[in-house]
Amino acid sequence: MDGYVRPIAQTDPARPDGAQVLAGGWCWFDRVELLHRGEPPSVLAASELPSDILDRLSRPRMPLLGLDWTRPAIMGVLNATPDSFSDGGLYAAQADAIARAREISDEGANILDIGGESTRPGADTVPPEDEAARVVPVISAVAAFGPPVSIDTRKSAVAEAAVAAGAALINDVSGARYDPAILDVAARHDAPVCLMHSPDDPKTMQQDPRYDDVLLDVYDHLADRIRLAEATGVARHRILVDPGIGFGKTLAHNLALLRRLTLFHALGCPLLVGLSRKSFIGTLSGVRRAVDRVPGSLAAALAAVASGAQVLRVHDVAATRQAVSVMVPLMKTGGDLG
Ligand code: HH2
Repeated sequence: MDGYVRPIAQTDPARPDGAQVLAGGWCWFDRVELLHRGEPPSVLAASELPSDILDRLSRPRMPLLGLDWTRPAIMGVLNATPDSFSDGGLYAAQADAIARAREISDEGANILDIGGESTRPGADTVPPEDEAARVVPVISAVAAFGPPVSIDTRKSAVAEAAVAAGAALINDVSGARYDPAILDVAARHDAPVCLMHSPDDPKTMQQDPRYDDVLLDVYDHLADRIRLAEATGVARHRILVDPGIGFGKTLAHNLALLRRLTLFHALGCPLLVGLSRKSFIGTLSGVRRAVDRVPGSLAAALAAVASGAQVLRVHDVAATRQAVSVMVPLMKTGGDLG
């Protein structure tokens, strides 16, 4: 089929006969938006889609990390860095990082994302030995008591050390462009990988980012990265995708991606989004300090849930857990959600 197919996600209890469940989750759709570069979008009945496309949109995603994707999962952020944009320096000491990991686990995170290098705009690259030294002891400690650990890194050497210490997921904000050998690490250890869109190095990514069509460019980019990962030996059902909100994107770019987020379900992989405390929330709400952006972060997180996003990467786990636990029963359609 020509063009890009975006399911129009719904959560209303009045679900028409023949409606499809979106990715085996909590949304349904009976219409899709057809998108073509340089042309106005059109709307089509889902029943008119070829069966392979319909199957890719509706098929339940394979369970990973003990998660079956029938409700939104929360990935709690733990930055063992001196300079992250919203919590830099708070958990740079090992004991503080481990205590924070315990706190996030108790608050109900389904995954703990541990990073040792800030990727905020303008950040400098950290040598792999230093990055590994920041995260490995924390991962070893957390793997013993916490939920599955994700290593937030762009470097194959750090991913290798993190997996050896017990990390179960590799989260690469460069989508394996910075160090493609990271895919060999994932393939060799059979570790699932999250491929995020980022156009350039963090150092320069916010300097006048441009796209022909941000939504379709990011989609094509992720489709390419999935092909490379598969060619390296990472099975498609072990890949998560992420449009990379705030990475090389203006406010207009971020909004275009979030308003049509459901397009990314057409890649056939669980969808992860990182919105928490990001600068677009500050711009929209006029809130300058990242730590004060929790209400805006929750609004954005719930909008992503209504688009069927399977994983929310957040700093404020307890608040997000509470918001999601109210949202899920409100979206429940006909007893098919746990
Ligand atoms: N955002 C950040 C870092 N890692 N990973 C994924 N998959 N998606 C994201 O949106 C994402 C990410 C940036 O946030 P944070 O870790 O809090 O800050 P910093 O990069 O400054 O450490």
